[in-house]
Amino acid sequence: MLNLVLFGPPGAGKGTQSNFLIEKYNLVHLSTGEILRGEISAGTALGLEAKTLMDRGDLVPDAVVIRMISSKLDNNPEANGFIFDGFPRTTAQAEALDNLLNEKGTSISAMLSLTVEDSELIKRLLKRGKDSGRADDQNEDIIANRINEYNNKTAPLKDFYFAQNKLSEIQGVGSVDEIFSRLNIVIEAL
Ligand code: B4P
Repeated sequence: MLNLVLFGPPGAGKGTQSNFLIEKYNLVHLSTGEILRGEISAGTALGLEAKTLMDRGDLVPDAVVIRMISSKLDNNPEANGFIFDGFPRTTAQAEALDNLLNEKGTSISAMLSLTVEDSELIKRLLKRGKDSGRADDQNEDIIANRINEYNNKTAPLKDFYFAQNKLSEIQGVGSVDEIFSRLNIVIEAL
């Protein structure tokens, strides 16, 4: 199986690149951000809990997202592999993911980490906020909080995957096609 963690700060291009990668490699796309927004639109209890946190730019509790990913893995027993987009975001999530995949006799193939400087992230997210109306993309303080959450809780996961010899860093600035080519070079070398 090809199991990829697509990694990077908010606005790095994870969701954008996932859409191309799932098509090319026939993978199942698991975006915790998308799943959570689906719960919010459906008005579920989980969605209501998540909305307050997401609107502030805080992370949703580990137990909630781990449960979501576990059930999505169970629901896709025939998958060729998965793209984990926006998950894991904490060490507890990364450890849980290793255990869940291990139970299924598989593991993460690589972490592809997109590198983009903060000023570019803020520009991209504010633009998406105007186009999409997403509450967490509308305000610079909320975006700064998301970047802060990333730096404090999520960025350390690079060390976690580096220690497993699975980290590849990819320059995330350029055209969407250029970045897709850079990702393909790394994936094809796996
Ligand atoms: P996510 O939905 O994961 O949001 P994101 O990180 O902002 O999106 P992404 O990084 O995929 O966006 P993209 O770069 O593609 O999470 C939202 C919230 O959900 C979190 O803050 C948290 O509260 C919660 N959450 C999600 N997962 C969680 C977890 N595991 N644990 C706890 N909480 C969790 O796109 C950004 C913009 O850039 C787009 O408009 C795009 O068009 C543009 N763009 C992309 N590539 C570009 C390029 N090359 N050049 C110019 N613009 C580009």
